[in-house]
Amino acid sequence: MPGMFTDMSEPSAMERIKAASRRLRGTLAESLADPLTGGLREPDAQLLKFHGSYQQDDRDLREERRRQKLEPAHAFMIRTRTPGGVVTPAQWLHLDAIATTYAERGLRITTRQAFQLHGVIKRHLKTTLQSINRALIDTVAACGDVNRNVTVAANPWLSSAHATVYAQAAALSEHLLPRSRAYYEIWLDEVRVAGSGEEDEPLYGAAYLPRKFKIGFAIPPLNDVDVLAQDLGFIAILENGRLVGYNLTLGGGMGTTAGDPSTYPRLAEVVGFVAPEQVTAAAVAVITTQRDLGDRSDRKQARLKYTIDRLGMERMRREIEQRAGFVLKPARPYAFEHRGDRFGWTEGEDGRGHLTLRLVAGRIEDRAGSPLLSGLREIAHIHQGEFRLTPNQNLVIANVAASERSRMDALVARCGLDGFRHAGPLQLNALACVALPTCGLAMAEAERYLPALLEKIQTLLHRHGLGSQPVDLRISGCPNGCSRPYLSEIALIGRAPGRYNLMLGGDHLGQRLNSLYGENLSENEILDALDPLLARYARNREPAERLGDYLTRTGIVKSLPRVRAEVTSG
Ligand code: SRM
Ligand code: SF4
Repeated sequence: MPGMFTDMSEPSAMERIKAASRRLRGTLAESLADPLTGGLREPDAQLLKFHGSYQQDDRDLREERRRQKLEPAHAFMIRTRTPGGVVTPAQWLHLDAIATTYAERGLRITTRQAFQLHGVIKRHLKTTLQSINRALIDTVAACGDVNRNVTVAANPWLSSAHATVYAQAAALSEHLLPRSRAYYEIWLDEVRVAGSGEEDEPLYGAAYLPRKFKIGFAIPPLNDVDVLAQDLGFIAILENGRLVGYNLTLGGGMGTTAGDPSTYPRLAEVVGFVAPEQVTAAAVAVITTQRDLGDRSDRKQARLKYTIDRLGMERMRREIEQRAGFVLKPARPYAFEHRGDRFGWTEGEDGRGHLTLRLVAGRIEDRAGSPLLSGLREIAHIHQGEFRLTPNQNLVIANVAASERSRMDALVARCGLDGFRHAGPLQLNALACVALPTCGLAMAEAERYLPALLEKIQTLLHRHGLGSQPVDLRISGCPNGCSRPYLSEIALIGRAPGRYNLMLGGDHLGQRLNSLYGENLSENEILDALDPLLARYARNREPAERLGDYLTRTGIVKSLPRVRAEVTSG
């Protein structure tokens, strides 16, 4: 069977769980039915990820519950599979109702164009998943050791080729789904048929992939998907506005483990060109190569980036070409010019408008003076086009008729979604991962800290006359890098409560990794470190030179090899 253990080393515990799971079923149904605990049995908690959900517990309450000898306050995070982040107004309203009924903290837009719901209790998990499916959205393979949500350049205004690329990405997402019926049986009560639990998984095999796998489609000049952070990337090549194919990129990834120098963020490399009709075969060839040659004994070494560095890119290319049945052609020229979202109205070739709104850290909830969730509900009630989630955690109200624009503007202003009109570029482009209180891996705050942090950095920028200067800042609550911080000009990586590693010198296009500038710093230490750097930058930069480029050119932070980054030390 493909994908079973191919090397001689002992498979990891997760490999054994997957292989014994009867195609991702395990004892999930029994675990769910157990009324004595709010959690799942450990192997089932692992298998649940393949169904698009994580078992978590409220970290704000963890200590208190431990003191009271109570089990953790278990609750579940649910993530949708929404390739390219496209949903209809009806789907939006449905998700809003589900979030309001069963979840906490509203809806959350992720850095991969999906929705997350947090705080769903075990008793409501099945009903919630059923309800999501009724909206014709599913959560299959949104997490787990499979291909995840496929990201696609979000702004439909950019080119008429956008629809073609989006359709290709959505079809690829569908093609790469697991064949197991486990999801439908466990959550949607599909009747088991003979052979249930033994379905053929021609792509993944019985043990699925060694680790998560991510695909992104970029459409130059925009690199909003951070294509070089993806395991497998497709950079659309357009000629006279028509899609002629894609440059293929391999081996990107952000995650590192604190204190483990064998882990590192890595930029993907452009390895060749494929025609549109070769995309599926190329993706299958890359995925099956990783399935068969990836490390199944050490999960910290199991991502494609490590497989490539272990085997060498030439060997990878040979494997991929052999499996795909064609040779990769030489890569074509392309250039990225920006990766941030273009806020406000943009106009398509057909005259229809697209309104991009800023959502700080992707969170959509009702707060005093800022009723975002109910405001977007009102918008969804009248909107005739679609919504598009961006990989920068923002939202596009897409395909609005010219006659509807002023009504939309008024609604947006009424619910406080017009903040983008007054905010500076630092505020508009910053990203933060979820972190506390839900993320089990968080070492420090990120999403909840972002607004306060931005205010302080903005004050610093003003002090040096840089108030309107674009500067990219990203913060992650731990070194796993869910906000793709290693590709930012300034990044904070959580190490302990209130303590961060300060990374500097990435570029603003997602093409250069940053490097470690200061370790384990408090907020004051971070501001003290940035203050003199911003002063020098303000005085000495070249015209239009970006902060990350200045810091690298002047050697203030060292320029890293193009592909592999220095490890953030533990
Ligand atoms: Fe992530 C694990 C949230 C995008 C790298 N990520 C997690 C978990 C599930 C924590 C866990 O394993 O227990 C987080 C759930 C937090 C919560 O409470 O919701 C989590 N990751 C997120 C999201 C929601 C961040 C956000 O603020 O938007 C993003 C969801 C994306 C989606 O819709 O599918 C998210 N994660 C990313 C990205 C960015 C990307 O893919 O473009 C990365 C870096 C790229 C990469 O994969 O290398 C990323 N997440 C990780 C890693 C490190 C993987 C590695 O190779 O080491 C982990 C930890 C792990 O897998 O062991 C992780
Ligand atoms: Fe959690 Fe770390 Fe990802 Fe932030 S970067 S969501 S803290 S795993």
